[in-house]
Amino acid sequence: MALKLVIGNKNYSSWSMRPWLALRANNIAFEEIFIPLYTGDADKQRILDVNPSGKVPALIDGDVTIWDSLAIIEYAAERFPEARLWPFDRAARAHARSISAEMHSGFMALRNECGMNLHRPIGAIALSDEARANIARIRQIWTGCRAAYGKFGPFLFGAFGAADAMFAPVVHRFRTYAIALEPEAQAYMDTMMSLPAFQEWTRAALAETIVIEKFETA
Ligand SMILES: N[C@@H](CCC(=O)N[C@@H](CS)C(=O)NCC(=O)O)C(=O)O
Repeated sequence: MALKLVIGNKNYSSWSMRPWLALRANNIAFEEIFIPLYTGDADKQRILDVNPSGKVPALIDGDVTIWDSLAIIEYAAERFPEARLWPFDRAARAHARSISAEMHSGFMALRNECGMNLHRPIGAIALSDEARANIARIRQIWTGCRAAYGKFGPFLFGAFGAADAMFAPVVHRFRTYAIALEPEAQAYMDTMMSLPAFQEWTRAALAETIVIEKFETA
């Protein structure tokens, strides 16, 4: 039975993007179920019918439902070990899990001030000290990974993996909000933006016409 991935608007839903990319970049087949976000009670109920937390993404694998982006990626890594979503080396794997968890639970200022919105015209905005510190930390993570694992390939741990999927929406945020980066971090951005699955998500997001007003502030 085909996997089903329930996602929100590709233009805005950074949490949906992460597991979608982890699956698609590894050619793991799934059916996509799109539920528009913040339209009112009917669509919210459709999400609740799948996932009592009331959030997307959610993955349905037969009678198993997994919700929350990182839990879905962990499930995919177990279900499809050949995809090598986590690095083989234990220390590298621990590193990848640490930065993925850090992404999942942190960077609130960046998330709040630089919402993912692929339609937004590119341009810088004034950022808080907290958001600037978030950006500095992400640059440190990326350049640290590239220095340690660059010999294995162009992504954070060599080949595209779970940690890259977790950081992919940041690539859109940095691009849209014109964040200046050092060459190593910019090279990682370019690598991500040339990934076919990333481009597929981006094209679909740009084709969407639904506007969520509360995300159109910055
Ligand atoms: N920690 C969750 C966050 C999920 C989340 O906040 N999803 C948002 C969209 S990006 C959502 O479903 N919002 C709809 C709502 O709250 O009604 C994850 O990693 O999946």
